[in-house]
Amino acid sequence: MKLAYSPASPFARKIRIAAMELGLFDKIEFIVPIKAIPVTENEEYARNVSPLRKIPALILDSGQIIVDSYVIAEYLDELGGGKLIPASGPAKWQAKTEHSILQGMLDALLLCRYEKMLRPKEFLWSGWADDQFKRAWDGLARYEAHPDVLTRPLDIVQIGIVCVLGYLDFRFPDCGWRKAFPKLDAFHEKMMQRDSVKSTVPPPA
Ligand SMILES: N[C@@H](CCC(=O)N[C@@H](CS)C(=O)NCC(=O)O)C(=O)O
Repeated sequence: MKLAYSPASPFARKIRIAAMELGLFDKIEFIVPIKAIPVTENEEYARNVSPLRKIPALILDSGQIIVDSYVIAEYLDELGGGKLIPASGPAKWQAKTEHSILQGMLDALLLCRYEKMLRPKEFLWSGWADDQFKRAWDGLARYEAHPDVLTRPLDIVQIGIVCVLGYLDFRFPDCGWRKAFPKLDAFHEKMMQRDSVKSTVPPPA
């Protein structure tokens, strides 16, 4: 199978970490098929992979295509023995909900970045961008206040948190999250000891 990704994408990083942790990394060919930036045509990708023109996408050997990082994570988790997502019951729905929040935090950070860095300056709506950033920031406060999530065995929620923190370092290096959220800082340090996390840090911008 092939993963359409980019080294800078936090959504794709989640899949790369999950694949390594599940022992599936060697079964995946990693390809960089598009420049994943809005207002880029990427017509062939739109036709053949996803009309949304987003990465990551997983292309199975059968030709079947799986999109959205959470769906891909679920697919790989099933293939890898179900280590990252609880199989059933309240724990499953809690993990899915937490993951949706983290997904929304990443979406908000990307919107903020696109607004601040890609939109022509004369059209910049900084109140809107700041509001998007605040959603992600408030999400971090939620995890700082619930450190039980940070100390349990590795799961998709912890991987999602690492990807948010890594994206802040990558695109918002001066935001001060370490000082504001010391428990998340300690969690991030611990997670960085894993090869899967260390080897997928986004390259310098
Ligand atoms: N919900 C999607 C979001 C993926 C996403 O937004 N990917 C970004 C790159 S990090 C992208 O492809 N952006 C291109 C665009 O919006 O045109 C997922 O979880 O896979």
